[in-house]
Amino acid sequence: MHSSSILVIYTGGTLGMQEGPRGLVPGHDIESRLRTALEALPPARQASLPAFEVVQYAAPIDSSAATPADWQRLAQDIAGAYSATDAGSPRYSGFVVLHGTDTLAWTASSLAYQLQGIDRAVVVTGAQRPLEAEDSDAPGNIEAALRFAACRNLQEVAVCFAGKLLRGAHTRKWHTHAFDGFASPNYPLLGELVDNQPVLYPSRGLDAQQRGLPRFELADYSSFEESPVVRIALWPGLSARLLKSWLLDDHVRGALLEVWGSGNIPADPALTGLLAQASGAGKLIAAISQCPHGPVSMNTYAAGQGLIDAGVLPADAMTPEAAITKLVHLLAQPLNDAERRQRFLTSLIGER
Ligand code: ASN
Repeated sequence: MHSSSILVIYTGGTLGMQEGPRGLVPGHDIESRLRTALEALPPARQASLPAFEVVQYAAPIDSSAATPADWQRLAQDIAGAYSATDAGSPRYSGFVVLHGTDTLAWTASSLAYQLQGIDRAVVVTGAQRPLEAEDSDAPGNIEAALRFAACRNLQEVAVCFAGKLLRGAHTRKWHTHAFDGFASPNYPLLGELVDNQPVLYPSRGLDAQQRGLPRFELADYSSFEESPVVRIALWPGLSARLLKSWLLDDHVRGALLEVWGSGNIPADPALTGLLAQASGAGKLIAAISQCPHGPVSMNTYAAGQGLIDAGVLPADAMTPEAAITKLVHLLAQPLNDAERRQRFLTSLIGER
């Protein structure tokens, strides 16, 4: 029954970790460990799991070590499996990615840009405790992720954690160790487990025009020797001299500024002049708020007008993860400056 099979990809993370001499390290043989853990579920819950196959990366990682090259590889693997067929029908009806929690939100955001228009579910999950730990959250998270991945109406990249389903590009790691460890501060939940049944909330999935036909953009992130984008959170006393060393670095092609409140920076002509210089030189600079909730609106205060004049792009209520992965994604593609700016301001996968 391949046509209803879910492909599970284990990339690393605490979920599959085992004790090593210096602490937890990614473990092996995930498939049998995972099936053993799921066999401990009550029979009715086991019976509602979809059929699945498991692939484990040869060198699973702690997700704190993930880079854009890892995002690219995963998207390519999912795209490859997406087109696999068995007797003319798609071999996989959905995908579950098992990932470390530390940078899970970054990977989920990046996958959403690379797998635009996907008409099947890609559900990313992980755990705060390893599979075999007492009271681990891993079996429950995998169970929920598999069940959401089998929902035909879920057609986007989502994160499933602690019984909640969140849009991938709106997800943030919200707690260092609590089981309910992820939040979507600026977009409602896509779904939830209710009485142990996966429920998708109506009209929260991607609009038809953002879904449409699959139009994957598998850009080459490996062309960047190091990150082409820097992340700069303002702090009181930040000077143009300090900002300059990052912003005008020759390798830096984009920046995310995390500014004050509804979109302000200090009214310092040296700062705004520097931003104008960098954006005039073709660097893609965007701004979000340091407040976790709410969008930037840079024309509310005179102190924010300087950002607009300097060519800084408002990133609305995007998460830092979604904004930076989008900058990386746009910079990796053969677009001109105007096209990149226009695409940044357009919601591609419900990220803004
Ligand atoms: N350090 C781990 C990781 O991100 C944390 C986790 O998965 N809970 O791989």
